Amino acid sequence: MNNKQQGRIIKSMSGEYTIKLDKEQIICKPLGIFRHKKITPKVGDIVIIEDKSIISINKRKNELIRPPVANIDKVFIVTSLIQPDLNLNLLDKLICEMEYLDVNIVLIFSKEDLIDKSSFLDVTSYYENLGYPVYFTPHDVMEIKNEINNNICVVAGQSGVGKSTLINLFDQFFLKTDEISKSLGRGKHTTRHVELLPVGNGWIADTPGFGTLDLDMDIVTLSHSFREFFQRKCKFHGCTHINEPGCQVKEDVLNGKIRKSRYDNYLSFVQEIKNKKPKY
Ligand SMILES: Nc1nc2c(ncn2[C@@H]2O[C@H](COP(=O)(O)OP(=O)(O)OP(=O)(O)O)[C@@H](O)[C@H]2O)c(=O)[nH]1
Ligand SMILES: [Mg+2]
Ligand SMILES: [Zn+2]
Repeated sequence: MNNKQQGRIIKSMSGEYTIKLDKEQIICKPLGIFRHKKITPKVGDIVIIEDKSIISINKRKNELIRPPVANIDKVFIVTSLIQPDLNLNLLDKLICEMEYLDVNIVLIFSKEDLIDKSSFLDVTSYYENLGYPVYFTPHDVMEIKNEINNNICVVAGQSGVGKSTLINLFDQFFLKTDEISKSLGRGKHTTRHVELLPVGNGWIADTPGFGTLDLDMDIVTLSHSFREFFQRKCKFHGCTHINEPGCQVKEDVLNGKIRKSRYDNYLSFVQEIKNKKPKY
């Protein structure tokens, strides 16, 4: 076979890439030139191959560093109501990162079978009112599966929230899941490599959970990734909603139109970003 073909990388393992072509899958290695240029192909990349070599990578519409996945259409952010406890700080952080990457966001609140979800409805409906589709597991598995459509999707969220468990419910993928550590109330990392798994006409990648996440953006960009802040008209153009007079966001936090946890998380992210910036 000597002709060029275009396909998508659906799996990477030890420097070898599985490419999905129209009718077949083929394992390829990248040309040495990529290593010299320090370019690493990623799962999700559209590539041109020739003679079992990746010879070019199409421009990415977006990419995640960790896990390394490119061209993501949709992310399922999984947050557990319990075990581990609801972590709105990490949820808001993940939302910011995904808004920044311009990925469609779907929110999944897991383990509703372990706790009465009625006490969480004020939180979950707040996010729904921001325009994010909200689902609960295990109840809404079929609806979540339908959200995949023909998209390239990833699941993201803290370790132990049930990401692999959810994907296993879509189909028999036999992804490894783990008992969460009861003493710590958080999970162990059980998901290691990255692969796009076929679900209907789309694809989904499981990802390893994490406890922390670095926000790599400036403060104005951060403020824009809070949808309800972006919609407000503050007195100053480019208001960062911290100390500026005539700030509509601060006023709406005080009168309860904006959820206080959202604003508090925003302030904590602002602080993280400021702490990271080198001082000259
Ligand atoms: N009761 C209940 N248990 C769940 C649910 N989802 C997951 N679990 C359990 O939670 C534990 C962790 O689930 P995993 O699917 O391994 O979690 P994960 O998010 O993939 O974790 P990492 O791979 O470490 O990031 C397992 O014991 C699952 O059986 C759920 O909806 N209800
Ligand atoms: Mg997992
Ligand atoms: Zn403001």
